[in-house]
Amino acid sequence: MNSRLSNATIAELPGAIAIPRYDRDAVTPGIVHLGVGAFHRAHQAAYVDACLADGEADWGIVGVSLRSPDTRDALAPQDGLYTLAVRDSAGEKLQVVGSILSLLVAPEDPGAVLAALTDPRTRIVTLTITEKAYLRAADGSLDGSHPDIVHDLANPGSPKTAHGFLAEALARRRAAGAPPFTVLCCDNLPANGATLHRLLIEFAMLLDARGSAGDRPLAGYVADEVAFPSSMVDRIVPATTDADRTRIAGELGLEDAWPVMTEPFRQWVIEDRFPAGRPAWEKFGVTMVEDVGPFEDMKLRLLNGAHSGIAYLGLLSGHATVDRAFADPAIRQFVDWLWAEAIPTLPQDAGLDPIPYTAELAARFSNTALAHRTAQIANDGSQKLPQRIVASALTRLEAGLLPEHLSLVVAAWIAACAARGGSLPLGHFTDPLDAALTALLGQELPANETVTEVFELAGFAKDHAKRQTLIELVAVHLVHLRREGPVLAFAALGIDSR
Ligand code: CS2
Repeated sequence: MNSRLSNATIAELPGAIAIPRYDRDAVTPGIVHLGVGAFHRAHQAAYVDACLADGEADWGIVGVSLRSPDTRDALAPQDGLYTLAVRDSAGEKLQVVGSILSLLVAPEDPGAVLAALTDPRTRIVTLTITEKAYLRAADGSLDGSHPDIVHDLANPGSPKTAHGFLAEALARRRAAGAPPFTVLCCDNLPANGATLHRLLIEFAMLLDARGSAGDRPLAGYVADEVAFPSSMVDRIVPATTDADRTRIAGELGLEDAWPVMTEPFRQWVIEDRFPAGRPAWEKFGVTMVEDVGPFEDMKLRLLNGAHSGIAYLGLLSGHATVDRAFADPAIRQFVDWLWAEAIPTLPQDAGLDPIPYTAELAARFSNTALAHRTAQIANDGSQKLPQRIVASALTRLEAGLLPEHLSLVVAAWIAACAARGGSLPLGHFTDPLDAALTALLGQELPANETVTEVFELAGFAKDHAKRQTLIELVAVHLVHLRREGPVLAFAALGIDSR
């Protein structure tokens, strides 16, 4: 059995593997990252690694898991080191990343997380906690009745949620006379910084209402003094498999308990509002802008929207990975038409050209070396579809245009949820609404009623004038999917998949 990747063994690695070319012992923490999963390690941590190698030694990362100890258990014995494997048809390039200095598990020691957040050296808090962890109610506001929010309001000193940690840390920094950190949301939410800012203000208002803040409301402080730049992050990161672990160990000659797989492409566009300073990310390909909105819309609606379509229609057509689904001529045709529907909903004056963008997406989706599982993308559809699909569908309806392909993605999500335990394995993918969804779908109501109930549960198109029209379009697709699967739904769109 090989020994383990760590500071002590890194010098043994073969020369072809890139390693941190800086003194890790001299690096100090400047960023706390909430949600230290594979995506963060393929994206933000790699950009920060480049800054550290460029001499910016005060931007090391403290990685926090809000739930599971798995990442810490894998990486702590490795001094935070891990391998990033960049894969495409040309092969695999390996790089060991050194920017994560330490790892914390919030449920084990919330006090340690608060200590990291209140450390005056911490000037930025980044987040990749996934859409559902923002705990939004169906109308988009903070779900004040969520048990974890209720817990955090009652126990501000030992929070569970990102909101609880951020609010308590900001309150303590203010009380200590220390400046606030900048909060940089890196999740696939629309206007992600502004959205988190609004949710945190709502959380702080609930705290203030409990009287804990005296006459200096925290909500006003969060609203006026804390910066929440929005950002668009992009890199495809399939879940690591045991085969990946074995292959990477063979390449390294050392065990790495959790290497991260990714593609060559990466993009990060950030609004440049960092009152407490930031690394010189722009030196390493990050685009610093005033308004990230157009980039975000393009990515959410074209990349992520297509991803969800490929995932649900791929699952219903028996494809386990994105590249295989995308190589299916019917799905490929469908995605082209989906893009043609979504593109006119994007801001037209932003100077971004969706045509080369979608061409590049097609090449990325065809990367056979990634084996990106459709089931991975299928998770959490209720949280993802509003910004990826429903928003563009409603924009089209407002303009008097039909969203026939967009609405098929919503129907395919419902059909794929219903197929679990039948043609798809039970628990093949999950959703925070699973309990309610499973009960509803088990009733096998007529398509129109099913779609209406699902829209109600998930809050899709809430209070929107075109809601009913969209429900009817989705329902027609669901009838086809129920009767004969994607073949009939495609045929109704003029796509021959027989
Ligand atoms: C995917 C994203 O799992 C999903 O929902 O659509 O994780 C996607 O791979 C990333 O946003 C790419 O940047």
